Amino acid sequence: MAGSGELKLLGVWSSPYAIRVRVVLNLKSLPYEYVEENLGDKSDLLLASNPVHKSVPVLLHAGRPVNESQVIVQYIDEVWPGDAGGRPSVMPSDPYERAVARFWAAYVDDKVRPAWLAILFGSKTEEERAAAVAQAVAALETLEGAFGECSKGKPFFGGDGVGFVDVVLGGYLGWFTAIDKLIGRRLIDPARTPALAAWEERFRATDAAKGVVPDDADKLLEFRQTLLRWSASKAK
Ligand SMILES: N[C@@H](CCC(=O)N[C@@H](CS)C(=O)NCC(=O)O)C(=O)O
Repeated sequence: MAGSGELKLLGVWSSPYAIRVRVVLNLKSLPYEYVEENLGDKSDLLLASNPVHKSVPVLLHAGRPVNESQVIVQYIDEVWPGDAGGRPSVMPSDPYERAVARFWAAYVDDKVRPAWLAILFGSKTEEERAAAVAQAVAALETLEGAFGECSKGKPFFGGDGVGFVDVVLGGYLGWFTAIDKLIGRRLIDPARTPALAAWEERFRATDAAKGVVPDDADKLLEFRQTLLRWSASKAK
């Protein structure tokens, strides 16, 4: 079957994980149907396609579901690899560099995700939120070093073009803007992490990210209130 068959993506506009997949589909100029899910009332298709986690994103390729954003991104890159016609690769071609990219992508979800969740949804006091912000900042400082290692002086973690670590971290950028507004300072602070701050601008300016990475902090913060209401009503 390889690259034949229709693509349908179940996502949520603000989901860092769905955004990763949309950026890669755009990078590769792959046509797909986008279905916006309501996490307060999940569709039967979502529940049937991802019965284990019941989360977005889900990519349906010719009707077959692929789950988990990092897995989906790598699946897309394997089925539609880079080619001489200009379709870019997301994963590095060298096995060692591929391992390094996977390491840093895992680091993003191991360290940035819990801090992001704690800042926006988990912290009950200002102290708890400050501790979560400190965790996020520490992870971003480590990623500043990773950027040097992976980019080797080029514009992206992936080198000349957007690669795996770019899309994995780039998925969070919309929410980082919302967090900046919430805490009154920048998470990707140009004074502390200048390479990442410059990278953020470059990433957001790519055609693949434009219109997909949200930039409206107020809209995201409003959506955060909806998510908090849903989780409070589930907890009752
Ligand atoms: N590890 C998953 C995380 C996906 C995830 O957490 N998705 C959230 C939306 S951002 C979700 O669908 N949550 C389900 C829920 O809230 O019930 C991935 O990388 O795809």
